Amino acid sequence: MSKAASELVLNADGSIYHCNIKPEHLADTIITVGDPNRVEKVSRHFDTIEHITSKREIVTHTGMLNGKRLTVISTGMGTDNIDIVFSELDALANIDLETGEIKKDFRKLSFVRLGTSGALQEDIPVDSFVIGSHGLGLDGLLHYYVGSEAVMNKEIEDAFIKHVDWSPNKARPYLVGGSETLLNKLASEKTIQGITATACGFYGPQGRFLRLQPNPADINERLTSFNHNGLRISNFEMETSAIYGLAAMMGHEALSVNAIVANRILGEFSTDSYKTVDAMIEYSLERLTK
Ligand code: R1P
Ligand code: URA
Repeated sequence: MSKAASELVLNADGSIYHCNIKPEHLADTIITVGDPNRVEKVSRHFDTIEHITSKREIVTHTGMLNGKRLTVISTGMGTDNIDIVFSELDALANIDLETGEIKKDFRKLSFVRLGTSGALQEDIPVDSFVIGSHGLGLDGLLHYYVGSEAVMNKEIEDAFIKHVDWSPNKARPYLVGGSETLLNKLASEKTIQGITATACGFYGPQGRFLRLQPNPADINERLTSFNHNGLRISNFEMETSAIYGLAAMMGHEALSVNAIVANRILGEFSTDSYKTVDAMIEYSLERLTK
């Protein structure tokens, strides 16, 4: 079925509305970062760059590294932006933009998020790298898609809801696993694994108390003490659950690697977070393209 112009929105040059790129500008392996300034920090390692564009907070560079074609794209902050970027990149790969028809041959994409995050365990130090074996969505995005239950893990969700006494006034938490294939590529003795919790904000939703008190005030303690058969919540950030959920529903693969810039239990923040992010970028590019 073809799509209305208001549904599959294109720019005058035929590129997709927010990401502002055409299908030929997208590699099969895509690195997503939150910060638009981080895009160049990734692509500076490329051997060649073939395409650069930007619109709003979405900056895109496509090029080659060690014989592998890569696109690096910034999503900005939050799962609402992930909804836009992932829907548009999947459309570039799997919808004929001229006719609006879904293509017969599925094109699978691999997504690696290189982000920053706060640790929720005392033993996960600032400046370490955490890979999310799962994304725990406290943001609610996936509930807006029919059939999303199929990619969720109800047993762990129910255990989490009970453990933290999750308020029925908030969207039901959802848990989705990351790609095993990418995990095998990216995990090493240099990385720590755990559940990456995705919040719908940086302050109250992550238990930060400036002038407004978070509800519940002890949200972080509740998350930290959750343990399901040895699986614990390692870190807090704002994109991974939606990345894992949408990628799984669309048939793509995704994994999040996060540089730990804060330890929320110890109250510490990295003294050189940019250096840590650069080290994470170098580590991940090496593992991804070797
Ligand atoms: C908050 O400071 C932002 O940093 C983290 C969070 O997920 C949120 O987007 O990730 P990025 O550094 O990739 O943006
Ligand atoms: N990003 C987050 O979302 N939370 C943190 O604590 C650090 C980075």
